[in-house]
Amino acid sequence: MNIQEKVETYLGKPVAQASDREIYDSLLSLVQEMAAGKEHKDSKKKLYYISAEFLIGKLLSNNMINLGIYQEVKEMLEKNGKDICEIEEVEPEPSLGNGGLGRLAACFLDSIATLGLTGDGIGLNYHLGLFKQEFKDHLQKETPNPWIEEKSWLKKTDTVYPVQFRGLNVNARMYDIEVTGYNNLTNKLHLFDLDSVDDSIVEDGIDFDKEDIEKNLTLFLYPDDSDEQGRLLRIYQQYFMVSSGAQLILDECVAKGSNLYDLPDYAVIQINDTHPTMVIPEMIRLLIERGMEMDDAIDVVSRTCAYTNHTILAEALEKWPVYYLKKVVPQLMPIIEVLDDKVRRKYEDESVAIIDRNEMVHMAHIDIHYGFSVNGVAALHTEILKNSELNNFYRIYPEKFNNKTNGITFRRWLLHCNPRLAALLDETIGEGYKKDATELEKLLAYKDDDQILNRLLEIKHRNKEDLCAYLRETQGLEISADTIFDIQVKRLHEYKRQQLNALYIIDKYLEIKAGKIPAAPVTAIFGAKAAPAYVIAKDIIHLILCLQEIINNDPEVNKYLRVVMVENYNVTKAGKLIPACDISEQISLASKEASGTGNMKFMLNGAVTLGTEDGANVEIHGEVGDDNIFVFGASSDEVIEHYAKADYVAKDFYENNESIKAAVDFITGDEMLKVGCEENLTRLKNELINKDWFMTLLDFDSYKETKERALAAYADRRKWAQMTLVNIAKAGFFSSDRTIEEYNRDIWHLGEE
Ligand code: 26W
Repeated sequence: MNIQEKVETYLGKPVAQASDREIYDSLLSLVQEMAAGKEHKDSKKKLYYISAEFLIGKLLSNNMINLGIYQEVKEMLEKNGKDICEIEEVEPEPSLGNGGLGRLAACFLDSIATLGLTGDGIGLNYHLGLFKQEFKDHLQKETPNPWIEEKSWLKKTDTVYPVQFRGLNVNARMYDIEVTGYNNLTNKLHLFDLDSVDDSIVEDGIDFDKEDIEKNLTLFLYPDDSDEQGRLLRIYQQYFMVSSGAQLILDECVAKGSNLYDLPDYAVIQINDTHPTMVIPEMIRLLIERGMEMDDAIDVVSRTCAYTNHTILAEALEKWPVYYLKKVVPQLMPIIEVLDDKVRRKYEDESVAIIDRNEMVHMAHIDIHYGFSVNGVAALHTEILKNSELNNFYRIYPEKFNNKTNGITFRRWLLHCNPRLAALLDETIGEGYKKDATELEKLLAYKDDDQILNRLLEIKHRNKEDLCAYLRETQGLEISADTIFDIQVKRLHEYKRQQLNALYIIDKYLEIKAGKIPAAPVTAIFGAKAAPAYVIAKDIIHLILCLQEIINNDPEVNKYLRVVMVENYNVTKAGKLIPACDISEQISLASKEASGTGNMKFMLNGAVTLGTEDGANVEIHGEVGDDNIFVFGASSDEVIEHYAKADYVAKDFYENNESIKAAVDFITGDEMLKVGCEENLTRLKNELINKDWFMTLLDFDSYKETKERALAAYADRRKWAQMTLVNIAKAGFFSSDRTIEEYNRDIWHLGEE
């Protein structure tokens, strides 16, 4: 049967006569059938990647690429007058993650399957994911984002585990999503859910009764944790995930012949940040329940669990009050007390205790003491963990610490999102790079080839035109592909400094108004969601939306500068924005961005980075060299010193730098107050002058100067194309296949038995 006949057996009618929805449904069935027919390797030892987030994005095209039928299906659809992009539109995007950490987990699953390793994901089946973002009156409004349809990638299973909370017993049901590898086996993503959860309790935006656990447990990802009920619900979610996950792991290992004392020969559990940390005491509890002595259980679990740290922001390192844990999962407290007691007996240092003097449980400390590996996610990040943030632990356990620089899957972030570039690569360097990303370096041979350089420029231009059309259709925005596309897309957070970019835009606006005309027109594009309770982050969105309104409607200015804030930035939109980018904004305050992975996606798609020496930017810089990146700002050492000495005073910069003062004052100036909300804008302005914890003003001058250089460099089209080429050629290191090989070589040791 050819592909059309196969699709038509599901459709029950000719493709040409079917609707997009019908075609989507039948392709979904076909892909599921093909994935089910693929090998599920079950080697003795298996990896369990446990994570509160899996930001998998839409799956249809990704799976078709991995199964090797994408091109055939696309052509077959074309022949029948259908467009694969329209079919893709039908699929809802599951938003089971905030950003980097969740998307990393999804890239890892792809690479694990591609490399033929045995490993499954374990997470939660949030019905409404993270919220959907809408803009109203230049403000972010949160609404639910339902994604589970009649026909979806989720397969309901009969696997059910009991989970006990104080005063409440529930059953966790497992749902599975097939994870296809590129030309290889498939693995599974197990998402646990509760049958009684009721989507109809959501009212007015994303509000719901936070105490009705049986109805709300898996409704949303990270329900608002600005109040106690929200925080308690997070503990319910976390325990629900780890208890069902731990039961699954033990069952699978026993079925394969483990006597539980040899558990580390059968399982390795990678704990993705601290959210799944309770898997450690829970696993110990379950082993004791199955007859093991406490000390043995602790030893077995400690040799099975490994921890990845994704942040240095102190406020993101989870600490739960003992009183919360007692309220929700009292059965874990005696175990956590023993874990703390053992640490206290061994080390006098209060800073490494698990339960501190304020009766707070430090989740990361459990991971570090009772896991066998601790890794950071970029070279600089790991160094900072070792030398400052976790130095007291590093001195106890130097052998546990290791670095695993993040990566991205090139299947989604090149083959799928940028088919034009992929075709050029196939033609010039062959297809080997699809399996061995370092082969991209072969492109360097074309660095002086005018024909290839022109084609790179042409591909970028066409991708930009596609983005213009998309933004016109979806948001009614008019932008031109003949401007420089300068893009910053990522979660909204002060440390990522979208506000620095916004201040630059204000400065530019004021210059144009004063008659200083820029050499080349620029379109500044943002995309970001702010956590619903993060007030200043929402104020920054408000600022950008007001700037969009003012600047785009000012005929004096909009010839040279436009601002775009993309609504509801998600994986799908990333796939459209990244291939169209000229300048990739990676401007976090040095030392604060653990790694970043967007920076890698942009590089791979031929954008040039404008960034601080932070996270993986440092390694990008190392790969491309000084000539193919624009680096600015204070170094991480300088920043760390400023914090240590507490000597950064934002107000001094505001008062002594005219451009800064003018830009900051503009936030509450007449033009802004005509379109914006005084309360929000004043709060943001005061924050910048009186606090500015992430040192925006410190780097303003250096940012401005460096950005001007980047914009000027764009004018030399040949040279710019060469920079683009070098970035693509040097991106191979950032393939998640490389990252996963390193995890396996140093931590998991799968397939070595
Ligand atoms: C308090 C709960 C909490 C805290 C932080 C929930 C979620 C988060 C973040 C969204 C975690 C996160 O996404 N971290 C990012 O992880 C990426 C993958 O390693 C890194 O590339 C980013 O630098 C890091 O910010």
